[in-house]
Amino acid sequence: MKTSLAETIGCILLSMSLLAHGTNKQKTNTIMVNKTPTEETRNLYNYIRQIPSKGFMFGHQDATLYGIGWKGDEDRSDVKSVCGDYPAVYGWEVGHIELGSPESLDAINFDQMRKHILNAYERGGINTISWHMDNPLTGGTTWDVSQKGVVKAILPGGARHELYLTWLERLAAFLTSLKTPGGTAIPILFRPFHEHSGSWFWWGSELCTPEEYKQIWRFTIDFLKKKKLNNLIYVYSPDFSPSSDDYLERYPGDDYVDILGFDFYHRNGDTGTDEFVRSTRTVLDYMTTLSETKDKPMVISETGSEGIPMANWWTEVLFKTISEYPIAYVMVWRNAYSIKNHYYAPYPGQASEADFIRFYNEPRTLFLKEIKNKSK
Ligand code: BMA
Repeated sequence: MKTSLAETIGCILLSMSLLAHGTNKQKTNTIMVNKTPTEETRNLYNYIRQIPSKGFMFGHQDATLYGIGWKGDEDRSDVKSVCGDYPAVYGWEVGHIELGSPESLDAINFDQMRKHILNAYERGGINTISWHMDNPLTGGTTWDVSQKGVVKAILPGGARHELYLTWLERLAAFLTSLKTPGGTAIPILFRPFHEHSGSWFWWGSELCTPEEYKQIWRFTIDFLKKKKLNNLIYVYSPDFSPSSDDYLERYPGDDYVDILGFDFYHRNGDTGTDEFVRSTRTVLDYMTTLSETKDKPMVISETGSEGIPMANWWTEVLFKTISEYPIAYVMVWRNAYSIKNHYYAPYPGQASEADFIRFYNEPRTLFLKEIKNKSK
């Protein structure tokens, strides 16, 4: 538990942040993409909008599914093993749901994933889902960028449109199945077609026009709305974009986005830290303005330093870079159980363990115990 001194400092910082960002008004009743969200979904969205007045939530991809040296242990999480608390935000990845496969591209059984999503919700956490879907034109992976025109091919009239519809049906069936035993739809922050300002996925900037990107985003969201998926909150998340014009080049419109996101990683190496700090601040500066003018919350939807080689990365790099900005959450990527050095959260014995506990003890970082059940 954090100290009352910490809470006092938190209150002071909160007032400073409210003054600095001019957000000391109640944020409720904003228009969402889905005009008929479930009560829990609207409550969650309103709750997320209030978060920056307290600090920012911490998230971890696949937090409870596996970690370093383990997979499938009940109620385990590397983050919890280090600081005694679960993350507030949980990322999940549904690539290969489109194929009707029982397992994701990361070899996670979808029934298992559904269980973890329910557990996270019942624990009081927040779920977000990304979709590294295969390439519907070539049959290759999500990273197959050998051919342009894949987005065009899945739009209405395109050669792979029918195939894309079957993929969307499968995705929608999975999302529809995310319910509590009592039948309540679990609110999900859905984050499709991410990092499109880069060109490493088939929907990347060099592989489709801005108009095609906007069209496929809108088509996908309209499809999910027609399926009465009233539990979805939509997150837009380009990778680094040098200016707000770049950030908005492929923005599908205020009616199609609930949360402004941003994915960006600290590339390790000599210049990595400076570049990470500078670039992250560049983006967060203009996102702060965008978030205010559009009245939509902002988040760092993915980040991390692979293998966390800097022992003080959490407090000296991440916290110092982002803590002054009104972000609702920051999420680090997965602790892969089967890829060497592919981890972004500490585990017991990892070099940054002690620093992560300091990060946890910062009043502005919010983990599960501090947000528990507030959104329900
Ligand atoms: C990437 C890596 C891959 C993984 C993909 C989807 O960044 O972690 O190993 O397959 O995300 O989770």
